[in-house]
Amino acid sequence: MTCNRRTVLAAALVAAFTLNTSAFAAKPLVIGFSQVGAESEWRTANTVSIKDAAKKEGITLKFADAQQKQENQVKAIRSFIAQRVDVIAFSPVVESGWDTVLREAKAAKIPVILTDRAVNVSDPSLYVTFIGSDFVEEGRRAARWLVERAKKTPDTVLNIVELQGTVGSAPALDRKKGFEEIIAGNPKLKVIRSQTGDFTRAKGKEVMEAFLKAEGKKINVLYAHNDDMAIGAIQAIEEAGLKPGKDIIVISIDGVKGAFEAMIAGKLNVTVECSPLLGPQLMQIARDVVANKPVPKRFTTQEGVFPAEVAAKEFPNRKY
Ligand code: GYE
Repeated sequence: MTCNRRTVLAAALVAAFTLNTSAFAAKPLVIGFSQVGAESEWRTANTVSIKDAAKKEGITLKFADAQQKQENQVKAIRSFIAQRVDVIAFSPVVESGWDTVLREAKAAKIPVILTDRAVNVSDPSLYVTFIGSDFVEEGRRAARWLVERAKKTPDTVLNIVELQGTVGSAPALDRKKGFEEIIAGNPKLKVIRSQTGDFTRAKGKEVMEAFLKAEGKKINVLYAHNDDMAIGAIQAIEEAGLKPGKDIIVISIDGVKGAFEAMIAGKLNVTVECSPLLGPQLMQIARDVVANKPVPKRFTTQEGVFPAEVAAKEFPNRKY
């Protein structure tokens, strides 16, 4: 009798425990995500990728758009900490100035995953991992394409104007650095002007207008840190009575559909790919982190280079 009662009690305990853990397991993972903004076609595709992947995975996503302002991202992260989300993920608008808020997340024991852009912090334990592209390599790829193209006109010096991304952002700093690294010491390639266009079409157009006003026909090449600025600049070039893609060689980064359309129209010469489709990978890594599985400190996205010659053929395969 006693034995029987004990067995029943034990069974009841096991049942209760199992119920409890399964109820626990069924509780959806909650990720707080702070997005940079909606400045470009790339960013829109990135947001869609993250939202879709969360939905598909049954993950609760608390999404905050920072409208390109670091202070808004800091506020969003603090609010995620207050809400005690399971994971904080964010794409930092700029590289520096994150130590304080990331220390707060660490103190609250909430793991932080960086997507797309890196941070510059003194203590790397302030984030678990970083998922995104190698922006220095993208800058190198853009320059390598130009070095090859310059071989077609061996006797001419090519004057380059550069449209930089958001000041202080990882992609702007790195794409400039990678490009400069490859053209350094090349007497035929000269950057004559370089200014930020904040990764937007409107700014890209405005700054290109200023470049054209100042330098006119001296400009042979435009290197834009993203497709949107290149597309804005293409308009400025056309309005100045010049032919983008011919009178001025246009090089950009991202590989969004708009860039492929511009290449097919003969107005853009090449785009270096940078994939925004980070959602599925982020969800998987977030699950691993919460399950205490060890994850690498860096996941680097694999990508290619698409010159205008292959644009029409590649266009149907593009996912963003
Ligand atoms: O290239 C640009 C966007 O951080 C890689 O941000 C991203 C960049 C992308 O605004 O279009």
